[in-house]
Amino acid sequence: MSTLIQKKICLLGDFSVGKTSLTERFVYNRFSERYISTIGVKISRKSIVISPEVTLNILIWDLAGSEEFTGVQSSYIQGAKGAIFVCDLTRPKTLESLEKYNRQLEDATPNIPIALVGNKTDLASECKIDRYSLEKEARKFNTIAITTTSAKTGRNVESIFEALAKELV
Ligand code: G3D
Ligand code: MG
Repeated sequence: MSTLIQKKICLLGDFSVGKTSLTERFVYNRFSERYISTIGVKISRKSIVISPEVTLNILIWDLAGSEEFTGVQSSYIQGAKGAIFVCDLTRPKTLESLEKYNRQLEDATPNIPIALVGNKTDLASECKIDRYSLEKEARKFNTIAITTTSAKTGRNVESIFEALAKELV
């Protein structure tokens, strides 16, 4: 008999780091050059076959545009079984911000697995965060995987979602 499991994960990170683009890339395999700021929360679903017996539906919660200013609502985090922390490799401040999201996560749902993502690797010449800084930051969280991605080219996007998904079953 096959089993279907459903789990919520949420993306956390400052405005414009690429949370929506990473979700779009993973779920629909597309990148939208035009940025449309949405209000509220978007929930996307993607099925991952873990084994012949187990399929995992991940419900990916993505935030609206103003999180940088208002902070994250606890209802956004509540019930999440995993989180993807996203920073923009061209903006070091977005890496520092992750501690703030981690505190909110720890208050709402402690000890869930976190995947740490440095996004926008395609902008190589503008990247200001190195691997060492990412790893140093990762040690402050319950990090299960660290990677650098490009939602634009698709580099490493699928593998990081899948690494987190495997932790959930
Ligand atoms: P957010 O959901 O975290 O707020 P978005 O971020 O996914 O809306 O992305 C913010 C901006 O960064 C968008 O550009 C988007 O196209 C761009 N972006 C996201 N990921 C990448 C990436 O991997 N590489 C590059 N080069 N750009 C990326 P605009 O200009 O529309 O604001
Ligand atoms: Mg967004």
